[in-house]
Amino acid sequence: MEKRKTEILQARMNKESYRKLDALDNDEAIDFIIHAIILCNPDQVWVGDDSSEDASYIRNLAIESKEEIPLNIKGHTVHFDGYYDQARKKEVTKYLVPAGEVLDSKLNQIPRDEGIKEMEELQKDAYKGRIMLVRFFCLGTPNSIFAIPCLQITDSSYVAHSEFKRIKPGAEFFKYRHATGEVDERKTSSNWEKNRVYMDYTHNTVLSVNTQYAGNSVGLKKLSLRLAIRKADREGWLAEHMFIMRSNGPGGRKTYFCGAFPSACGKTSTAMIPGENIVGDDLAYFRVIDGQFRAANVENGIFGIIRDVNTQDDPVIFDVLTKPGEVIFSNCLVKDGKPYWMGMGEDVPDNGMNHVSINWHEGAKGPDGKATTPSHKNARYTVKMRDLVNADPDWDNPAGLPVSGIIYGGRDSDTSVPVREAYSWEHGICTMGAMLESETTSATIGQEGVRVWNVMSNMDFLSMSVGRYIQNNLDFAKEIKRPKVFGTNYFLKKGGKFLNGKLDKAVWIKWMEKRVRNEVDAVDCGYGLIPEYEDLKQLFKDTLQKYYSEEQYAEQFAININACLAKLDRMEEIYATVDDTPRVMKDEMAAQRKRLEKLKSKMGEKINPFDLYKGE
Ligand code: GTP
Ligand code: SPV
Ligand code: MN
Repeated sequence: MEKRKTEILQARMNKESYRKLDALDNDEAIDFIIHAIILCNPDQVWVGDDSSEDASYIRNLAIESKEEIPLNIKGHTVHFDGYYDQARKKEVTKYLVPAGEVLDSKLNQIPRDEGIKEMEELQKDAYKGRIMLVRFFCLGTPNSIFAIPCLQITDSSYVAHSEFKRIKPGAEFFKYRHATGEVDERKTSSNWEKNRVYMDYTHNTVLSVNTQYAGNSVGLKKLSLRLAIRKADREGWLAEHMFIMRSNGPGGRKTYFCGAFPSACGKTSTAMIPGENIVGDDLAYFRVIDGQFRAANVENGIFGIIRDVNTQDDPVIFDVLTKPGEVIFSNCLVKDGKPYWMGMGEDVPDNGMNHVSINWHEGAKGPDGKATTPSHKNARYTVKMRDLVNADPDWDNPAGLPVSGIIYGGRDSDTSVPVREAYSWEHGICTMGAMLESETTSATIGQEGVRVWNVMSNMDFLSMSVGRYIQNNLDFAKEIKRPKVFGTNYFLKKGGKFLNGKLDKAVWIKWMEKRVRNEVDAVDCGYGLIPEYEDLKQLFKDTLQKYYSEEQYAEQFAININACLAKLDRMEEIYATVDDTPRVMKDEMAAQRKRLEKLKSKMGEKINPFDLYKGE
C-alpha cells in the first residue's frame, strides 16, 4: 500500500483492523475507505468481518452506544428508528446520473455532480467523535457464482449489526457509505428532513445520510438490489424482489417456487407456510446453471414485518421471537423488557417505550399531532436463517436451487382471482409481472391503500429503464425450460372484509405444485388458467382440514371482466408513456383484451367460474 494511505489508515485504527485492510489487496476498496475517513472525520476506525469475535464486538457496541437496548430474553435487543424514519422514503431516494447519461424518466434522479456535492456537505465531519465501522460482507453464499462482495461504512452499530455475511475477496465490490447524522437523546437520526439515499450506480456505490431505518441504510437490503439489477443487466442474469420456498409434495418430492409481491404483501408469510420450507424471503438472484433455471437467496437472515406474527398464523417465527437467540426487534412497544406488537395474539399494554416516545401511553399523539399505535405498522424483527427450524437445509447451496414456478401477486381488493396460471412465460411476465399493481402499505412512507403499478414488485428498486428490465425478464433463460408463471391475490375483499384466510395461500401453493407436476386440470378464464372446484375442495381438506364450499369458490374465482378490462386500460395508458415497451408486452396486452372481450360477449361481464367448465 502507498505510504500516504498507510499513514491515514494507521493513524485511526489498531493493528488488527489495518491487517485486515492490508490483506484485502483491493485499491478500490481502500480508496473508498480513505475517502470516507477524510470526509467524515471519525475519531477511530474499526474494520470487521463476520467472525464471531467481530460480530459480538458490533453487538456489544450497539448496546453500549444505546442504538440497541437489551431485552429480558438472552440475545434479544430492540432498536428504535426516529418517528419520521419508519420506512423507506421514496422521494429522497435517487439515482446519481453522470453528465451525458440518460436514465428512464420514471426513476427518481439527480445529476451526479449535484448529488455528490449535496451528499458530501451532509456527510462532512459526520463521524466526528464517533467510530467509523467498516464491515465486509458478501451477498450470497461465499465462493458461489451468485456471490457479490460488499463493503459497508457506517457510524451506526445497529446498521453494522444487521449485516451477517462473510466476505469473499473479489474484483467488483458494492460499496455503501452511511452516516446517521445528528442524533437526539434516543440516538435516532434527528435531521430527518435532510434524509437522502443516493445511488451512485456508475460506481457501484450507495450513499445515505440522516436515517437509520434499515431499508434506507443497510447495504445488503434494497441498496444492493438497485445495484444488483444493473450488474445483472450487464452480465445476463436477474436480481429480483422475491422469496424462495420449497413446497413438499407426496413421496418427498421437492418443488421450488419464487414469488414477487410488493413490500408488505406476503413474501415472508408465503415462505413461512407451515409444512413447507423457507429458502429466502426478500431477495433472489436468478442464473442459468447447467441448463437449469436456478435461484439463490442472497441474505443470511430475514428482516420481517412483525405485525400479526402470532402462534396461529406464524408459529415458527413466533417461536424464534420468544426464545433465546440473536433477535433485533425494531419499533415495537417495550414494557418491562418485553416486546409487544399489534396482532401478536396477546394483550398489548397501554403504555411503555416505543417509536414515539420513551413514555408512550394509549392516546398519545405523535410530534405531527397524529394518532399513534403501540407498535409501528412497519415494526420489524431481524433473525438469522439458521435459527429458523423450517429453513431448507439447502438454503445456502452455492449453486442455488432449481425453480419450477414464479409467482406474482399484490394487494388487489377487487380484480384478480386468488390464483391463476399463465398460458406461457411471455404471458406471465407481461400480464402478471409487468402488469402487477398493488395497494400501497406502510413499508414506504406515504398514504396507504392507493393502487399503484409495481413492475415485478421491483419498481422501487429499478435502476434502469422499465422496458429494458421487462425485456431482460422475457429473454432470460431462453434456451432452457422455463418455470411456470402464476398470479396470486391474497387480498380480495367483499364489504371491506378479506375473502380468504391468511393460511389459504398454503392451498394455492399446493395447487401450483400439482400443476407443475401435471396432476390437475385448469380452466381458461380469459386472463389465465384457474383451478377446478373439486381439486381445491380436496386440497383445502388435506392441507388445512377445512371445508371449501361451492359458494366460496364461486365468489373467489368469479371472473370480473370489467375490472380486468379496466386494469388493461390503466396498463395501456402507462405503457404508452414507457419509451421502450417491448413488442411482446404490447402483443400480450392486446391478446388479453381480445380474449376478455370475446368472453364478455359470450357470457356477460361477471362470470361464475362453474360456467366456464361448460364454456367453449
Ligand atoms: P417486505 O418484507 O416488506 O418485503 O414484505 P413481505 O412481502 O415479506 O410481507 P409479509 O409476508 O411480511 O406480509 C405483510 C403483511 O401482510 C403482514 O402484516 C401480514 O399479516 C399480511 N398478510 C400476509 N399474508 C396475508 C394474507 O394471506 N391475507 C391477509 N389479509 N394478510 C396477509
Ligand atoms: C421492503 O420494504 O420491501 C422490505 C424492507 O423488505 S426494507 O428492506 O427495509 O426495504
Ligand atoms: Mn422487501
